[in-house]
Amino acid sequence: MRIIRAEEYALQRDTQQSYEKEREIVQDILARVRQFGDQQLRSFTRRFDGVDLTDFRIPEEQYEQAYKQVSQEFLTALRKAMQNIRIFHEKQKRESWQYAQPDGTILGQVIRPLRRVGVYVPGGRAAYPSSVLMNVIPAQVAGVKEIVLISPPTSEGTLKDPGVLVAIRELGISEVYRIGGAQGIAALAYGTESIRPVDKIVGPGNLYVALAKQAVFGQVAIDMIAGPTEILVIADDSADPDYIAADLLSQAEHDPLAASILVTTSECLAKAVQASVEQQLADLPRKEIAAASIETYGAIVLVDSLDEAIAMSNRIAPEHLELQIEDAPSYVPLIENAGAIFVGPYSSEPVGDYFAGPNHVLPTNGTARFSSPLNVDDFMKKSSLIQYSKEALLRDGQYIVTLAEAEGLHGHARAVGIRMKKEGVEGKL
Ligand code: HSO
Ligand code: ZN
Repeated sequence: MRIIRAEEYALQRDTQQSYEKEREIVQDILARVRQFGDQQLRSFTRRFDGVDLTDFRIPEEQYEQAYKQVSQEFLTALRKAMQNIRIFHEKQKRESWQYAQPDGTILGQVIRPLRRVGVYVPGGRAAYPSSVLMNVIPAQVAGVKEIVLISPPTSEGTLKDPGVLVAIRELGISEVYRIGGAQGIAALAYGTESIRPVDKIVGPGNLYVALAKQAVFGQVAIDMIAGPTEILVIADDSADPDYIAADLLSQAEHDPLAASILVTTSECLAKAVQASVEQQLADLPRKEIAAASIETYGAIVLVDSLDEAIAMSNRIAPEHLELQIEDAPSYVPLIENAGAIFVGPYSSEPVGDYFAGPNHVLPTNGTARFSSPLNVDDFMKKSSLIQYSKEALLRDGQYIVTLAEAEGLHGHARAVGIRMKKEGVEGKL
């Protein structure tokens, strides 16, 4: 892992590729499923997943089988994590509100859950039970009545990871389809004979899934399009180099494109982390992925002060930020951009990935400058409430008429003026 000075650091990941060819393929898949429905879905599933399904629903035996395949320890841990995630997200729930003015006018916001949401669960390397929890629980807390889950089947027609099936059952989700890829996104967005369309699609997926989600945006809402994961650790002399190395590798093992960065004021710590990363890499089962990530996108950056470290972190806006510095909590107010802030030596990043309660679906690729972790609000929408009283309309009507006329919209002016006139207020109309 290279050690460099701040001036030399530039995270270069080509995330602005246009993917023209892939976009065309996706457009074709979307159009076909939209036109031919189930029959086309079945044929794409045969072609891409190697299985011919007459019924897309997951048969009950597959859940029973999955429970036999996972350990009791897994089930206990999953249930505890679910509980923590639920408690945390309950805190985010917002109620409708309104206020009355002395003239009797009532103004407010009606906050309601989305009616029907689709969650995509990938089938490949990132088929994580934890991500099922993170995507579903905020929707449940929001009060979404219909949560539909889709995931690509193996050639045996089941889901690859029994842990995912167990998580689905533990969450009480009953509408689950064995479909994936762009064809799955099309089914959720447009509906087919057997799958009714949803209002929003969330969840990670491969390039084709991401492009399909982008393409159906507008027809339905979508969550963010997540890029490769990132971790930035700010550390000083007081930090334990082995902890830092382990946390950097925890994200590096996700993806060769993951970026793990240490920013430190201590040259001594920098060298110790470098050595520890080498050493810990040696027996990591996913060392090839982790090593590729560390080699290409990993960096240990030396800075002169913690202020400089924080400025750099704020510029990068990392998905995960760890503060492994003395008196870490006192630096939190200085952090402007980060998906999640892990404070102090015991807040290792995987604590947030699995268990603490906050969501692990976080803004990547600098988007923490303007967006937030997946949360309950993502599954709710608001309607404005305007209940004007007669007294208020007769009083304020003149202003509305003036503004409407200034825009040349006499129909607007009349809609208000007509009421004023009937009530005997001499207006301009
Ligand atoms: N760190 C990943 C989420 C994850 N980690 C799932 C383990 N499983 C992106 O925040
Ligand atoms: Zn992770």
